[in-house]
Amino acid sequence: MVVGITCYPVYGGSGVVATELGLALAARGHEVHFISYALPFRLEHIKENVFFHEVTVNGYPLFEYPPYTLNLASKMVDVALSAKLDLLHVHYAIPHTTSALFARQILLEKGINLPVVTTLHGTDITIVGRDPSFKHVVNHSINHANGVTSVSDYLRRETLLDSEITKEIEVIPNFIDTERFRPMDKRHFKAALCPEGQPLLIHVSNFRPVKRAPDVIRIFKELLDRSIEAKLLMVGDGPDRAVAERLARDLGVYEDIRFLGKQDPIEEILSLADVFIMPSESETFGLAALEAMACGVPTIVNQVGGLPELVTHGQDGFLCGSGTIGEYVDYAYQILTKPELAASLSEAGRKRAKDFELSAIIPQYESFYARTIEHTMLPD
Ligand code: GMT
Repeated sequence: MVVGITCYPVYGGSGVVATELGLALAARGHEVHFISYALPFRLEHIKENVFFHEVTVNGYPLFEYPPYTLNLASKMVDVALSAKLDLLHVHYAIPHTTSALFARQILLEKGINLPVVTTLHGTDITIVGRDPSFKHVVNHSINHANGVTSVSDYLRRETLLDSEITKEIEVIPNFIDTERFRPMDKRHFKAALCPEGQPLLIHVSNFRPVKRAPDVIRIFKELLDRSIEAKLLMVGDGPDRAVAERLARDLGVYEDIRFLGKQDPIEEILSLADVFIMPSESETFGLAALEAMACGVPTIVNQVGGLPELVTHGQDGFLCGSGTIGEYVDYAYQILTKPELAASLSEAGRKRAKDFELSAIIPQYESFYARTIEHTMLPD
């Protein structure tokens, strides 16, 4: 199959999933064309049968807001024609689906019926999709795509809460390569961060307010107050990084924290950690938690959104029902003071991650593509 993929190329879950999906499809013999305004951040090495098409946004004095959506649609048409795409798979509802539908319409006039598949990831429904200034466009785009998938059952249900959305949505969960994301021995690096063998907590996110990164600092501070001599790694970057750094200084714990910024390969950093913390206000799947579990890091996450579909409380991680700082502190304290609990969570977390093995999930996309293509070609 020749597949076009459009995603946000920046640090974030939907871009990671789209990029890893494209690379996995290419490894299985498909030809993959990424179409975006920049090289997706996990796509540093272009491989055989993987192509990147940059969307350039033309400025013009009249355009206070250059119309990226139109440049993208135009590029989608170009790529569909030159690469003979069989299908266009866009990640994140807007503006990608909207551009794809426009491209599909242009192509129809040229006698080409290009199926459009949309994958809903999260904030495209839970935040942006609910914004009245986008709602009609989001709903129309979802209803008119040829196929729609969501990354969790929670997100499917949330999307269908809007009675205007009538499209059938298939759940295809996020996936992981458990060969790449696995526990690794990084003792030398860990010794540099924790010279006295202190345990290490980790948080990985794009530091958007929805991730509640400052709460991680508060949790860490309370843990230190309970005489746990730990260190904390804050990985990623975004609007709340400065807020979290300031809070760490105000609470007097800055010296025990390393803010690493955006990092790749994340699997090597995760392997250093003893506890992973995700206090997000909303999380449709929680790919970062899955990555931590695959690396054998005991996870403590908020009991929201799709996270209960991933984590079973007390078995392969902890779900915080109350959402209070104290609850995270209690679970982290237990993990750090009971080695047998830490070992069993680590093992069970890794086992759970294997349920999302890439080799099991990618065929679900292939089958969805084949069904969508078949359905699109049927006469009305
Ligand atoms: O806001 C973000 O966290 C980024 C966002 C995205 O779409 O880039 O992530 C969402 O998609 C990820 C991949 O499917 C999911 O693992 C995340 O749970 C989801 N984020 C939220 O729902 C907040």
